Amino acid sequence: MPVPAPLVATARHLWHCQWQRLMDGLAAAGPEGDFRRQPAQFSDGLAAIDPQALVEPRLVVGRSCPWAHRLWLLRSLRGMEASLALTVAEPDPIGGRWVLPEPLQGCRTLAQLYRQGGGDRRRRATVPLLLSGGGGDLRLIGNDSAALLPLLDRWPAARPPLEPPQRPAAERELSSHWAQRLQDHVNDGVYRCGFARNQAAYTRAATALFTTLEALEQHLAAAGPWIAGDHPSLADVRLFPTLIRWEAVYAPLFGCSRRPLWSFPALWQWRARFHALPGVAGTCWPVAWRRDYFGALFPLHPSGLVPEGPDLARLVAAQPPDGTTMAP
Ligand SMILES: N[C@@H](CCC(=O)N[C@@H](CS)C(=O)NCC(=O)O)C(=O)O
Repeated sequence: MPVPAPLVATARHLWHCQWQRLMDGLAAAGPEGDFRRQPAQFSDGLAAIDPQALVEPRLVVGRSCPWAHRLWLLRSLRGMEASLALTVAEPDPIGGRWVLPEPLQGCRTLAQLYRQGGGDRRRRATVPLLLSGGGGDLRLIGNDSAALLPLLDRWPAARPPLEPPQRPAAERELSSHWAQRLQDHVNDGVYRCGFARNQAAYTRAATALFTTLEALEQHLAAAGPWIAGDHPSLADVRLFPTLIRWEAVYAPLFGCSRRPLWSFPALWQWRARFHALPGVAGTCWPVAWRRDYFGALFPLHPSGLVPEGPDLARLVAAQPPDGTTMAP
């Protein structure tokens, strides 16, 4: 029996109101419907921190989180396993919180750890989190990935920093120029697409995202292999977590679909090159990415069905999958 049109219209209206309420909790938006990321709680004073003076420092990450992935990558790339412990938190999709694999300082969830460390109870408990004080003197050092990257780049490690002080000024400027552009329009840009509240907000985000990718494509084609020259920089570290999740989550779930990534040959090859760096593959968890994004972002994907593939191995091949060309 056909469903009466007024019933459909009412159901749509009620669902839309409910969706807006859920989104207000998950991803606050400005008056024009653009997603607005909340500032991190702990990012002050990081420049003054001496990593050697920290007692039992530990980095808490989650597999699916691209912001945490940046720091996990840097830890792997520089060989910091002996000087910085790692805890991989697991999402609890029902409760919408991060759970610790084993108690830390007596805490089972990240929220408890934040509270115990003096965090503001009204704020979200997010990964990444850098903390210290294994013996009970818990200190939350930082939870802002962008601000933590330079601190981890001067951490005691087996391999040299990505941005050593002697790096030529022109390369340093390139790295910081792209780092800022990527942060707003690409790293956060994919979220601005996915969490936009209306079509105009989505189009603004998608335009900024793809304009930046097109500019980066040209830059890499002319001046690669890395964003700031012959060696990977912190700007490369920022780009990878977003590009490696592209086909698994950002294109299908967040609507980052104006152009497929294979139509950007320099970016495609850059991604394959970065993935091949020692230590990078071990930080990539495509099954967990899909499970966490599709399974946990309820307001965007109420069915909770987790789609299949594509296989990461094909995405990081130097050439795109069969049947595609590198032409836009
Ligand atoms: N500004 C933070 C963003 C971190 C963030 O949003 N983390 C998400 C996972 S991708 C999170 O832990 N969310 C949990 C929540 O909001 O309750 C950074 O760059 O480090």
